[in-house]
Amino acid sequence: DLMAGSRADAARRRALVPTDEVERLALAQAPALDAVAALSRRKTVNIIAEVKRASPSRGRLAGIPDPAELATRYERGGAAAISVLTEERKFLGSLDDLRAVRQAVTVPVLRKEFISEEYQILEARAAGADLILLIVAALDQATLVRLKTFTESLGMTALVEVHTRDEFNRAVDADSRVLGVNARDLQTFELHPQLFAELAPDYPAGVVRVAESAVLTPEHVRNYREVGADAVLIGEALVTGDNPEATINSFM
Ligand code: IGP
Repeated sequence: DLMAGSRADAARRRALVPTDEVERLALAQAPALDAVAALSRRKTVNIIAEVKRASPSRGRLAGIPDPAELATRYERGGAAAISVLTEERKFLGSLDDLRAVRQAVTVPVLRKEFISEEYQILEARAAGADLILLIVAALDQATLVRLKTFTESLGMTALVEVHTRDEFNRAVDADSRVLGVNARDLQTFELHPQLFAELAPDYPAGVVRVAESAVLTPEHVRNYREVGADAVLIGEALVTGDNPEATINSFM
């Protein structure tokens, strides 16, 4: 599965760059940007625009010759943050993509990866990430809390992602600050476009409400906004269109 693949890839990199070396690089970075502020800045909606080359459900989405150029266009279009898929096996991403994007934009950058251990979080910080993804379905509660605490100890923010009400309750119990509802079940690829609307009223005050996946039209964004989304995470619609600036603009 994806989690095991990401873990094996991290183990391979760790054989080359040991933990203490990555930690040194992580601690030498400029401080992480405030993602909570960035994702709640606009009172209408804040867009997290994703650099995504491929996905397990769709295969190859788009040739992205230059992730930095794409991210620059996202920022110019008004994106509040940039998500970069770094998973190598199915999404064809890399930490190099993340580093390139970090150097190209001034908004917060998210490492989109199947994270199960601290080493991956240190790598994210060393590459300049401000946010990391934690997928509740893939982590037991103690690990979720431990990894979130570790993330915050580095000054970063965790985007805690859920697919069900049970997972949502676990994310709230873990004191998540940025909580994303993914409309796409990562196991079955089934879409649940109503799930965000069902859970939105139960977000604790002050928690950033993120709706993720399968947002293809301005109407989809408007629907999420009307039921309380602070931010919407969009990949495919942006990477497959020919004018990312204009697309983001039409979504805001
Ligand atoms: C973007 P879309 O349908 O706009 O391309 O979706 C994003 O939500 C999706 O890439 C995603 C994802 C994830 C990918 C959400 N959660 C976890 C990998 C891992």
